[in-house]
Amino acid sequence: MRRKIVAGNWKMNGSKDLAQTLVSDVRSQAASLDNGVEVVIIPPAIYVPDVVASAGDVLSVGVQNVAQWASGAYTGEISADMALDQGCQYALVGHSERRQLFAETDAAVAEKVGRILASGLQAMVCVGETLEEREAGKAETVVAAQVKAGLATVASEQWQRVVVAYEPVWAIGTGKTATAQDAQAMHASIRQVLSEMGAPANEISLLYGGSVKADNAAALFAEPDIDGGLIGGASLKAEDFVSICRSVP
Ligand code: G2H
Repeated sequence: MRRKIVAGNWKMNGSKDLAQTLVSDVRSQAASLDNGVEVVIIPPAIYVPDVVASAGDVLSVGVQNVAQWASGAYTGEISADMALDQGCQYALVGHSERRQLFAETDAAVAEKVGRILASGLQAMVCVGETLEEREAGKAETVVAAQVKAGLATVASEQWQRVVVAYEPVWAIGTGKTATAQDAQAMHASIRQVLSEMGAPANEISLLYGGSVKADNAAALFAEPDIDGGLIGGASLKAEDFVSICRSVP
């Protein structure tokens, strides 16, 4: 049985106040969810201690990025060990905004995944194609290459701490969502790639991300290979976010 996960990626949004009020609100509502979904909050790193304090043992917490190095003279960076030290369970890696705006390569993603798994954290690894790649009929090839490269160093006993998030770049923050059928087709393709890599593919949670909202989440989550979602904009309002969490069957 795969874990069902809904994660809220706040990106560079929020405040100390939001970290306390929104998370407390989500926590109290999430406590009564009866669908077994694991709810994860991924705030800007500076608010992790506030979110951890408000999350209690109801919600999990993650960071949006870690360095590919263990420690040292890397001004502005944080390590996977530091995220673990502050009470995180997850680290996001390879988000398209990191790939596009900060030149994060597949090789860097693989190094970061290595650090995350070595620290004991769980890695939530984002993949996804651009509109040009989709229109050129290359979506599955591009995503397969990202999965293979980004997860190349995962050891057999570490797969249980890997989550893959499929986020088509053209659907991120644009209001455009992949149809449930298109998302399902890509998730099935990713699961096939994982299987070819020797991973226990049927045990790995695959999340969909990209303009998931309260009114489209249920259709996406009803698909057999979609095990939850990575939510951006809609994770900044407790009511919307909890409604999405409730949409997990
Ligand atoms: C995709 C997603 C969260 P949004 O980036 O990672 O954001 O739901 O705002 O498209």
